[in-house]
Amino acid sequence: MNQLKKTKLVFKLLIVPILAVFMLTTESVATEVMMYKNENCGCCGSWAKHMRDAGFTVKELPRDDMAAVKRKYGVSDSLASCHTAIVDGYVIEGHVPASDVLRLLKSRPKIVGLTAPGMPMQSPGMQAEGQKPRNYDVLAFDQHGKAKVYHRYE
Ligand SMILES: [Cu+2]
Repeated sequence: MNQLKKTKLVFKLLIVPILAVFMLTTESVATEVMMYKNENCGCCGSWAKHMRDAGFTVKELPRDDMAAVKRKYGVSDSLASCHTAIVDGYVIEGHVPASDVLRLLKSRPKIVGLTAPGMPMQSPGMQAEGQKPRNYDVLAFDQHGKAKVYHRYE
């Protein structure tokens, strides 16, 4: 077998499957997040970075009417946090860990979205980078505003 044929064979056997797998994984991870936030919100940007690190694409949309945004997406006062994000049809309110968003997108339950009400100090975007989320609850909420625990961080 000459060198050119060998190279072509190696390409077919090795590179093509690797490329195919790579393209599939990037496609499934490159989910776009539209994040509404107040322009001056620092922890919102930190949460966006946390999501990007997990493979999401995050578009930051500064708004000065966040109360109206939350009303539009069914986030009541008791469920509210700083930023309101839309991911693949779901509402993600506040400092919800990326792992919970990924789990949500995989199982696709019939809910409006997830929220971490308030500003939990030990959540991604609030705490130092690389720390584990602790000491708060991520809630799942429906179109009536009814919420239940989705993930408890001890
Ligand atoms: Cu925040």
